[in-house]
Amino acid sequence: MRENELMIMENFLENKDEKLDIEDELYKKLMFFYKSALKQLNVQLDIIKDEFKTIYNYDLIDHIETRIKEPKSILKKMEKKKYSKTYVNLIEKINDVAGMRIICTLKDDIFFIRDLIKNMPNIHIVKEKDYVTNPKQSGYASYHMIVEVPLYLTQKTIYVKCEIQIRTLAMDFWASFEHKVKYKSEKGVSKKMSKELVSYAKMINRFDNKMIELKN
Ligand code: 0O2
Repeated sequence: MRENELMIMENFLENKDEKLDIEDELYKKLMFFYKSALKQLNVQLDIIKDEFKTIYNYDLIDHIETRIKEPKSILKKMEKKKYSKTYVNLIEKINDVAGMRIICTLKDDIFFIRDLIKNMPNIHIVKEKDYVTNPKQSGYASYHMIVEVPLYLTQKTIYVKCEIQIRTLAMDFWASFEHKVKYKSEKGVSKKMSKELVSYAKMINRFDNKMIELKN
């Protein structure tokens, strides 16, 4: 977290190690920063989407989704990662409170969009994970970026972390299905089903590669 981000948070947090309380007014105030940063990022990317469609006659971005992580999911993730539930841990360690998903048609577009984001003068790149070139063991493929977005408040500008996931329509179809049936399933799935899901992810990868060949 940046110095100025910490300072503004400190206005709200007398004690930085204060216990996280999702029912508290403080929590709502903190979420205001994430929601606003996400709004700001969404406007920037939506303009890029329209620019490509209008000026270059190309659908670079199919659609954009945004979400603020549910309080319950935040608490669950903190438990899973064994972080004590304090505001400072939430701000510093949970990178996807504000999340954006950018869905495109072609695999090549993922890297093009990644570069466009990297070149945005006001966006700071904190971390990147390329699960497109190196899919997860589950078969999951997507390009992840943790970025810091400036939020222009009346008193000062603060930088707020957002997670951006970039993936193709086909990858998104697989990930949404797998998210429901396996990733977030309480019961878990059989080895056979896990194997099948990996094989479908590979199929989708082949399909994405074929689409690039067709385009070329
Ligand atoms: P949810 O409910 O989807 O938000 P970090 O601490 O930032 O380094 P993090 O967040 O622990 O890393 O892990 P990672 O690998 O960057 O994954 C973050 C998100 O990617 C997950 O968020 C999922 O949305 C998605 N994801 C990762 N692996 C899989 C997978 O195998 N299948 C599917 N369908 N999605 C996956 P959350 O918070 O875990 O869950």
